[in-house]
Amino acid sequence: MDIRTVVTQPYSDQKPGTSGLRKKVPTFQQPHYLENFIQAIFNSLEGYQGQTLVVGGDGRYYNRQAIQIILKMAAANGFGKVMVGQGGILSTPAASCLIRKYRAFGGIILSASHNPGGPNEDFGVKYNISNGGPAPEKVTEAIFTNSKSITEYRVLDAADVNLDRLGCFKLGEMTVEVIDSGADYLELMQSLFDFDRIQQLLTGGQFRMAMDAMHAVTGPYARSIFETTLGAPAGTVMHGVPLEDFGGGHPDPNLVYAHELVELLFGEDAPDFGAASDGDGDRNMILGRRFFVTPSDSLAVLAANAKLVPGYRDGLAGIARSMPTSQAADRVAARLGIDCYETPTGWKFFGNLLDAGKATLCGEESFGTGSNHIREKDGLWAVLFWLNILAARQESVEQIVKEHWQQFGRNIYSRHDYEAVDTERANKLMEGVRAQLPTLKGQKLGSYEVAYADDFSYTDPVDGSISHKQGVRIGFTDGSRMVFRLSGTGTQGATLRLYLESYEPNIAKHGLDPQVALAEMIQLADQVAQIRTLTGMDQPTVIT
Ligand code: VG1
Ligand code: CO
Repeated sequence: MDIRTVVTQPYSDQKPGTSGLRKKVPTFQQPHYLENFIQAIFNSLEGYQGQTLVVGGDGRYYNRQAIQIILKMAAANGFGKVMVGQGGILSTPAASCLIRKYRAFGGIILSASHNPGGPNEDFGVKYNISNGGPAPEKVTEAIFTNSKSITEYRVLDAADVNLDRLGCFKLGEMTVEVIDSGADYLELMQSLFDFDRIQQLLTGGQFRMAMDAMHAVTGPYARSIFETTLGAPAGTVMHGVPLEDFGGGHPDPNLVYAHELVELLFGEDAPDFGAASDGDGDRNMILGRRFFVTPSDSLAVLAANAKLVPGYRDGLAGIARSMPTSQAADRVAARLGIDCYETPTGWKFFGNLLDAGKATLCGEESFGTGSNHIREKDGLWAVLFWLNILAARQESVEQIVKEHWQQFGRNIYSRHDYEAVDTERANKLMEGVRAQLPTLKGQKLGSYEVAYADDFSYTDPVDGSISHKQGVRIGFTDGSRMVFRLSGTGTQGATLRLYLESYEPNIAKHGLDPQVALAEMIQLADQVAQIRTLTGMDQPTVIT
């Protein structure tokens, strides 16, 4: 066997963010850059000799090259087997499913999720642990520490593996198994949802759906599930062919970037149901005919209706949501008499709660929803969950959400993103808000009174680990709040996220446009944080 030890120099910028290491492709293409990071991952792990690793990505530019490098490094470092998706393709939820099902040691997922792809766009690498979920902070910190002192890496000199042919191949002493990217995932979905009932809905002639895969990884999964298995007409899945640059778009399922789907659902003769997914298939957007479901509401509605779905018929152990996600789910949890957990942003914080059986459903305002079936958020799972509810209730999306608001009240919600802000200015803005925290409590801001103002810290109830500085919150006496944080997934300058929420029990006001209902809070946020002055921007770049 031809194992080479290559001498290398550390890079100082390989700190994983909210979801893995994300950089521009040219950064990853620097000599030894990817290799250093992969070796840093392996160096931070123990006991993987002879074990299985799952590898795959969302098909973006540099996916195939990166996989060849990772396979040769895994072989040189002593893994027994790598399971890789055909063509190098695995959605993030499918990878999580495989790690769990085949009891792999872990997995490497190549994706920058909703960020654009292409030779000058983004690439990313994420390590998942044996529960199938994103590595917790203590692991990502160990990887970063290793990356700063790395002096060599190990790689096998061998020809590339044919990633397009299913079957087992030898790479040195290691086995590479190229597997069907979707079969195990489909089987898992069939075990959770009432496929017969959903099929009746989709083929009964009364109901039409459109699914926008945004030229990203979900395309082949969605076609196989909705068109081949459930019998929806061909063409139900739009933009279903994964492209290395996602057709030049942002594969981000929101009202701004999934505009073709939005135009369809808000147009003449619109379908009854629309959904979109992101680059790596873990996010979802849900639309009814001329109706948008906020991700926070979606989580609450899924929780309230979970008993209609076979996989959740026995009830929920608990619900978990990220801190900036609206408190709509908390109301459902209270009604169900179960716990609701509030975690920092990022799916890695849900892993312990799911493993310990404390939570069954989890969600984030950023179009992420999931459950204990895997340890990642899962776009198609959410779409199937909605379809199962629609099939069981025989009502429209709009009716279901409005009835939900009638029962629970409406948590009016919006997120304003200011992208590509100068990093220094963004930090100054955050420091400026932090400096006011000790004196805000009890103060009147416009028609609101501050009930609390803090920088969110989270103590994991399972392992006691503490995460500080997870977002600045200003809460008001009427339950409204605003949250400020900087993104940990961007690759250009800083992105400020402002999250706004108010609670409206009055049914007569449920039809209000959130931007109108939240107008005073939006103005107060600017007053507190000097957003326009410090960012130099008059308006957010994206409103969701
Ligand atoms: C964003 C979202 C967060 C999500 C993360 C990864 O992080 O806000 O909720 O978990 O992306 O999602 P940030 O730090 O930019 O706010 V994905 O679909 O990129 O894996
Ligand atoms: Co994603």
